[in-house]
Amino acid sequence: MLSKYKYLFSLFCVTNRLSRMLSSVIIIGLLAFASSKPCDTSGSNNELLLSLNKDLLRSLEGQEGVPNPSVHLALRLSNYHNLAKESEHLNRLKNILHNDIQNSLSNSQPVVGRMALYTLALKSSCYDLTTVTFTVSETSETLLTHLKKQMEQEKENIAFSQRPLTNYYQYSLGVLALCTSGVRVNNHVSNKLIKAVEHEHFKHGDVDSIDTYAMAGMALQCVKDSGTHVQNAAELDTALSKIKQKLLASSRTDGHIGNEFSTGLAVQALLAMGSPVAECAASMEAMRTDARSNTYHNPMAISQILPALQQKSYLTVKSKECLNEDDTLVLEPVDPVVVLPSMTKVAVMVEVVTSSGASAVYSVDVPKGSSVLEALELLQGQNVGFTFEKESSLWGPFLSAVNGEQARQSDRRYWHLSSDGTALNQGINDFKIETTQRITLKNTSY
Ligand code: B12
Repeated sequence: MLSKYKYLFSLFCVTNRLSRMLSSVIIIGLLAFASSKPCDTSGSNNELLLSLNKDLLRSLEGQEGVPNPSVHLALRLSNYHNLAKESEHLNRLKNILHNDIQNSLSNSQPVVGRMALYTLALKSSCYDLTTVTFTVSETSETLLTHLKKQMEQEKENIAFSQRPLTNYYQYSLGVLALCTSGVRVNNHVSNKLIKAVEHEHFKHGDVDSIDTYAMAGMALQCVKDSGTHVQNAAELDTALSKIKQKLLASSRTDGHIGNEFSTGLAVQALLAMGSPVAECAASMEAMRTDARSNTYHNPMAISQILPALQQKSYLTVKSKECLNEDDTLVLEPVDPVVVLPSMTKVAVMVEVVTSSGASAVYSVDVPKGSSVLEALELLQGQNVGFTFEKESSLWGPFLSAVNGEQARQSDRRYWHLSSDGTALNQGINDFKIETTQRITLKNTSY
């Protein structure tokens, strides 16, 4: 009898130990799973976020020209801050960017995208928007009133010619900025965006513009959350599902949605539209891999991916309170790196295809690793009849004229860039020439 009890007791102990062992195995397993989860923000991922955040902050240093509101927005949406530098940048936006927008308004140039980004940047710093005004025809009105008016003009243009004055990316930014600032977006304005989604009007050149679908997704989600779009609630829902479908269908096997530079906005949009973080894990991992290999050296690119990597979207500015913020982000001094031009030369052919279809080919040898811009400058310096002009933009220099021929945005034309027949996914300043190739500059309509 006694031995039976002993046997039962030891059996109990063994099972107990086994179950404890099993539960520790499960706990360890879960911990290991959690720490290897791609959305984990601890350890090396955290270091990566900090380093991207510092790159953005560093991009403000010695910055000449118009300050970038998109960079400000990303800095403000981050978990880490350098409040002194951010407030200095806010002042530059309020002076320099403000004047730049004022000039465009005075010259009746469409300015909705910059105005919307300015609004989002101010809002992300919890700045009182009612105190910001612009003066046109001697009448001073608030930023938000001007933005509303700009959106009305854009809407009229869509009604008249099926496209906004600027583009649907900026139109979406406008809706988003008004909506996150608590302004009721006119139903006719949001309806135009809903219709554009339905008819798949979002193109970048001749391919789908994933960036635009993403921005429209955030804008329409904000409109939905505001509860003001009651007339066409079902159409709004259909547009949101279509955008989600479009984004998910554009996921590549390597995790990117669209390309390296649209993935950040796509993830932001998916998160804003309620996708669980796990659904975006592969895309986040793809962006981290890109970031480690220095794909995102353009501050504009970092400004669009950093919020996504911190599981935030532009929609978060709506509820931003700016209370008890971290202030630990410091920039260590960096030794200036002098990059000497490579001794190795690569041969580049530059083909120019004008709007009439005429083509001319030039050749130039450039140091390996030169940018297309450097190659074009060298070629221009050879006085062989090749000339070009560029305009500055938030993404850097935009090629605007070649051999005296403008590809004006007002005429819906641009100089399309490709290398050996493949469209470049970066501009003239960022694309680096590593091997012998043929760069084609083609005057194209969009
Ligand atoms: C609309 C758009 C265009 C339109 C702009 C004209 C118009 N009115 O619609 C067109 C079709 C002309 C265009 C062209 C190109 N684009 Co584009 N474009 C965009 C898009 C969707 C929105 C830009 C915008 O309005 N921003 C809002 C306003 C407020 O900012 P902004 O700086 O004032 O906007 C102007 C500039 O951004 C400029 N612009 C547009 N594209 C590019 C690209 C580069 C490299 C530069 C320097 C400037 C520039 O045009 C905007 C309107 O005036 C962005 C998407 C994004 N994530 O930003 C891609 C985007 C900026 N474009 C991109 C690319 C690659 C190009 C091209 C190089 C494509 C090519 N192979 O030729 C060319 C530029 C060539 C050149 N001549 O220098 C990439 C840039 C990635 C990078 N790392 O540099 C983006 C991010 C799209 C993507 N995910 O790949 N684009």
